[in-house]
Amino acid sequence: MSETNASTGAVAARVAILMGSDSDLGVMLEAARVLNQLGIGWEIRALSAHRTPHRVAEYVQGLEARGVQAVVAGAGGAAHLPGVVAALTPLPVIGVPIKSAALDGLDSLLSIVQMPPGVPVATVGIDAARNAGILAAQILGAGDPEVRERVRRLKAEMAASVEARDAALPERARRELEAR
Ligand code: RP5
Repeated sequence: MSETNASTGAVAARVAILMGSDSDLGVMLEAARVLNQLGIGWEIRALSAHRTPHRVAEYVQGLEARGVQAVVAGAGGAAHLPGVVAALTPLPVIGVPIKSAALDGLDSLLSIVQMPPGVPVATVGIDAARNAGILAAQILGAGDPEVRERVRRLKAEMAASVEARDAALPERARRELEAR
């Protein structure tokens, strides 16, 4: 199902997964996991809008030429990375607010979501990197019927899982009541 680069045989990255620090990796891996499920190639970097701003600019400005079509960017606290990336590229940017120790991620959420007019970042929930991966796939799917079909299948699987749990719920409720 995965898309390989014809010249190298490697999976071509269509989504860039960025984070402000490698301490964000545990959360951001969920974006990579769902992109794997959907057979979409990705690349991953830890670059900081504050600590390595020039590297961020250099990296982001090279994305289009390599065929990357969407960016998932996670950051915590004064979470400026997604906004800075959006300032530097016409590619769609999806921001993942990382739960912070001091303010539980509300600082990250507000830093990412409150972008100035003209520079949007599509912001998902706190630590919701899986949703960011799915949204990146949906953006790619708008122009790629094969990816769209894979997203459709993912949604059908989710629906089947919810329906199975619904069907099992009456029996589960009876058992849990008896156990109390
Ligand atoms: C942000 O500061 C990062 O995105 C991370 O969520 C947070 C803490 O970074 P480290 O101190 O772990 O490098 O820039």
